[in-house]
Amino acid sequence: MTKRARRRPALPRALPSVRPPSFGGRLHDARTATAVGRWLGAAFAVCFVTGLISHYLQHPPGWLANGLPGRPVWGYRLTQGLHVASGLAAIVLLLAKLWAVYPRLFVWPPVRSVRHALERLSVAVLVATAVFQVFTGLLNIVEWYPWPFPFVQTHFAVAWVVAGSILLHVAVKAREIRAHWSRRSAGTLALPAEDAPDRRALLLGVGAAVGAVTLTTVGQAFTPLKRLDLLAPRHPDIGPQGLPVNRTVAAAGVTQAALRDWRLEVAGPHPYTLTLDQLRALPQTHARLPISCVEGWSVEARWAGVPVRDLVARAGGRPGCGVRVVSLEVAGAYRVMEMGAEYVRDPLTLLALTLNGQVLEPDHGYPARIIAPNRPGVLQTKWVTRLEVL
Ligand SMILES: Nc1nc2c(c(=O)[nH]1)N[C@H]1C(S)=C(S)[C@@H](COP(=O)(O)O)O[C@H]1N2
Ligand SMILES: [Mo]
Repeated sequence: MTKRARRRPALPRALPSVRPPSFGGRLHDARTATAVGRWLGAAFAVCFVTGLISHYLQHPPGWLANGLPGRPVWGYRLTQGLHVASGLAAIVLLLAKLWAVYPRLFVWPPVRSVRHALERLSVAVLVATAVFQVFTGLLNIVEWYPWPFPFVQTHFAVAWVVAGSILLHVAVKAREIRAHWSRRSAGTLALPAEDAPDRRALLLGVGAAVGAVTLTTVGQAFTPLKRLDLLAPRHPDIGPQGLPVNRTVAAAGVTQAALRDWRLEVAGPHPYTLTLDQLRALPQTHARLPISCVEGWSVEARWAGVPVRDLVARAGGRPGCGVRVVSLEVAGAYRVMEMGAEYVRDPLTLLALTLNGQVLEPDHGYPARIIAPNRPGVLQTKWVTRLEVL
């Protein structure tokens, strides 16, 4: 036995009072919380704004539905890539922030006043909803939904609660935040000087972790870094015709027989039906456009097909009309899609027949699928069989 073990202090015979341990530990201070909080706030702000863009592109209010812009063609690719990247960065930052402040969970007495109780309640709401948001977002990008509520509506609603809670939190903590805003702020200068190097190392470590998460996932959307994409659920190159697939032809319940009997119906003032050969005989447009999935991956590809506006004009659709697009898919949230006038009018909005110079693979929507500029992937309907002029 070593000397040290023999000299272990005896346990106190009776505890003086029931008191949780004190966590006055180093670096769990306002400067660390402010420094990490600044970055976390920035990540949440980017996530919130890009999330709103995604939401309103998918569910525009009536007055906006016909005016959604098709330019820049890569707009949604950028905003949704940022949404997922900032959400992933927020996971690291949120963990660091919670580590910095968790001793405050054990303050004693737990409630000092009504004001203190309200402040703690607001922090509880902020923490719970922020954790909920990054957790549901993360599981959504791996398409795992182990909960009974609808993801999209819930993620959208809770985003507002997070945004409101952050504003409230910043307002309540404004004085502390100002006192610790930078390394040279008055409050920070009053902290023990010997902590500064360790705090710098901690913040550098957090920054490195954010960098590592970003670099190993952002290649799913940012093609120059695609070789570093080791952790994202999708790799931009992997899939038939070099493009990922979210919903396969089998998952969509589209049968061989249905594809064999395929016709394109166009409903409008002058309805008509086309076979695939007739569709191929129409003037084709070529376009380089990205598929940008809401889950964060995106890839640019070369598409060719018939502009939707030509098909609509032939059915007697008036300029300024919208279109409802119906898929052969038997059931599913994306079987029917509506497209506003701005997209219909756009010469780059295609009923695409080929992808990267080849006939579409069944998984990519053979024989015909929508590809439109600056649109969420969920609205790039595959296995299109019917267009209805609205
Ligand atoms: N009919 C139908 N079309 C669909 C879907 C679907 O579920 N059903 N999924 C969409 C989604 S979520 C994306 S990201 C794109 C992906 O297109 P790709 O599989 O050709 O890459 O297809 C879209 N088209
Ligand atoms: Mo998607």
